[in-house]
Amino acid sequence: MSTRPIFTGVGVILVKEVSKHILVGRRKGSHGSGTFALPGGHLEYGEKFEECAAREVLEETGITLRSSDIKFAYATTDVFQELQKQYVTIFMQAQVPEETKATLVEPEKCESWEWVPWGSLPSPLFKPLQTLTETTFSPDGL
Ligand code: 8DG
Ligand code: MG
Ligand code: MG
Repeated sequence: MSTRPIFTGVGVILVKEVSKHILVGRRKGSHGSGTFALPGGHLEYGEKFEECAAREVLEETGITLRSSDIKFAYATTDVFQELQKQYVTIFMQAQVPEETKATLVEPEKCESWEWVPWGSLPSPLFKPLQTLTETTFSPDGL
């Protein structure tokens, strides 16, 4: 068995309460460049999943979430061959008001944010999100 470390990513499914549209952005400047991903990033030392989800969403979109409104959704695991790294992705979900606006806080890492229906996500998808769509999972309330 390999003793290589396995990394933890958190992806956040933000669902608008009426339209049920989900926030995705096209990655740029790093692995998965050109693919559509959820807001998210690495779990930091000592962080709870809810805290990581709230931090990454605020850092990347300017949207403030309460930790208590963020729920565990699903988990996947993926090997990024180009990085020679395996990730466990923890998907978290939060409902947001219909009028919520996402700001492009990190334009060097993301082309734009778009709200899209879960059933018609754009392609290509970032690998963990692609894996998620190949499971039986669908976001709560959809
Ligand atoms: P950080 O390194 O500052 O924590 O994060 P970042 O700058 O926001 O990096 P990122 O590339 O968005 O995310 C870091 C890693 O998290 C990425 O290499 C792979 C992993 N990751 C998953 N699943 C997901 C996901 O659904 N969305 C995002 N954005 N990252 C994810 O494993
Ligand atoms: Mg980030
Ligand atoms: Mg990120």
